[in-house]
Amino acid sequence: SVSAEPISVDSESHEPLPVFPKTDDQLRRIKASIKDNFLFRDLDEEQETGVLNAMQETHTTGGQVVIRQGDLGDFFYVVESGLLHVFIRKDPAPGWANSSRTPPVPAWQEQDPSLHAEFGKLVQECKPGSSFGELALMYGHPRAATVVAIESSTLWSLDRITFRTIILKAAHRRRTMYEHFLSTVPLLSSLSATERSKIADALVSTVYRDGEAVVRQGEMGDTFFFVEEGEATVTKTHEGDDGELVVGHLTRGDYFGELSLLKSAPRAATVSAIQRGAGSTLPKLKVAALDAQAFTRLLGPLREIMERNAGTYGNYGSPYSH
Ligand code: 1OR
Repeated sequence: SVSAEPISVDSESHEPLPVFPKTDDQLRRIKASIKDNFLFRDLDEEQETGVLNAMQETHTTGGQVVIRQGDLGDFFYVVESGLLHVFIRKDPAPGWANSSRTPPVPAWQEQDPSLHAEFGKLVQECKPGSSFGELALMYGHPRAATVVAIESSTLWSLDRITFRTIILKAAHRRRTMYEHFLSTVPLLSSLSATERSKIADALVSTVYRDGEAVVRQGEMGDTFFFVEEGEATVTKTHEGDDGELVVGHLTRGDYFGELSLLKSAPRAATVSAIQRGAGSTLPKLKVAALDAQAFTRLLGPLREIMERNAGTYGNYGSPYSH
């Protein structure tokens, strides 16, 4: 569901958003359920309070249809407990109904042929901590799939207006902020705005304390980074030497961590947040990270450029020489 399709954010309502009072226990359970959810990642405190207020606890029994493909979208759901299955039915091709051949059913769908027959192909499972039902609310399309609780489940539902007013707006602001940053990164200058948008959606930022290491020489790594704010030093220890040699300096718009991913090799150097002098106005080091999967999918086309750039790291004393 992570896509760079344009999201239209409207100021559709000036009415107050719904407030359903909650116990401390309910608030704790919602917070635990949204903790690792990408859609809630960039809410500030006020936005989070608005979302928590508007959520409603919902219980389903096993077999209950929560969303039906083709319907209009009204709610978005977060799963606290239980298990749901997502099915998609393609409209049968013309003449299909008259054909005597039945399409083969994959072994893993044989367990519940009745759900398969009614709702189509099983495409996804929704476990605790996941969410579903966002697409219709984001894009104004009919529901793209049918979602069935296959066990009794506890869900938190969020109405369309609150979803659009708070979550979509925050997602939009986050995307715009990263798009702006990425448009200044030299490595990405050959990409289209849409390609940069996809990268924007996949980034996760972290701020580091002075001196703190982001990656350490010798460790295996599966993350790629852009420097968003502040500065970093690249250091390397050579066999036989004691002490570290400073071999590089990274500033806003630079990237690092690509070599481990390109070569499946351990980190060739340590990259850490610079020690800022007293009275320095430089912000703390902030990096935006891409995981290995996103790196391969989104930056794969830039592999040659990165390999070429790595050649200019230099030889002796280079962060990446062996
Ligand atoms: P919705 O509002 O359209 C159905 O209501 C929800 O099912 C949908 O939002 C998503 O949250 C969820 N394709 C479409 N919808 C999916 C998919 C999906 N998986 C979960 N949903 N997949 C594409 C299959 C070709 C599966 C992706 C792994």
